[in-house]
Amino acid sequence: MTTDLFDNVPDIHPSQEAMAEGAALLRGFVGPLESNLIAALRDIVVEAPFRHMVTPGDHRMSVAMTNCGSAGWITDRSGYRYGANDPETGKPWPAMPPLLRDLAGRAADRAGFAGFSPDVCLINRYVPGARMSLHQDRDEQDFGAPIVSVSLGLPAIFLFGGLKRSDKPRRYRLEHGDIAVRGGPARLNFHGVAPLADGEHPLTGRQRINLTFRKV
Ligand code: MD6
Ligand code: FE
Repeated sequence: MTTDLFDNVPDIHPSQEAMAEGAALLRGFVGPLESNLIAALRDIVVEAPFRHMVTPGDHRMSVAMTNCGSAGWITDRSGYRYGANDPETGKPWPAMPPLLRDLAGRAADRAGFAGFSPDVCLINRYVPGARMSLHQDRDEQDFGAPIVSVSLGLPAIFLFGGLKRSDKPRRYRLEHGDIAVRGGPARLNFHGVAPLADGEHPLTGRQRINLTFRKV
């Protein structure tokens, strides 16, 4: 009897799921980089701590945010925008570690967007109960580039709608290590995150960290 050497090799390749034309879910794509990624984030938040920003409608966001890269996404009473400096410290946002930029580039590539080189990484921290209501990402100048979204820590229910606010969103459970890529015809789709369920994750504790990489 011949034995197939590969019969018992587990499938280490991440699985890919299409959410819409131009939108892919790469399950487990972060893989063994998880610890290096979290270590890099710890350094960033020392320089630019998480903070709860306020929307133009004077609503304090339940998600705490910071950024790294050549600019950062900010909201305050005067609106949403990208700025080169952290308004809390007046200093430039921390640089984007090559590890993060490369991971986002490889994920975009896998989803069919070759050559993606993000200049901004928006970092979001969700604690149990935190949520993000349905919205479009349209503060960037180049809608030709995708947005790459990395999930770490506690799982969340991602709400993925269509181009109209009234399109009923589908629900996807995003787990630690999953990457969602939204581009092409799905670049401006409405999306959000349902209130985070309580739990404990071995690497992040009682929180979910989401990284969104953008070409501003
Ligand atoms: C997520 N985040 O946390 C999805 N959009 O899985 C977003 O869609 C998002 O976190 C714009 C600004 C910040 C965000
Ligand atoms: Fe968004």
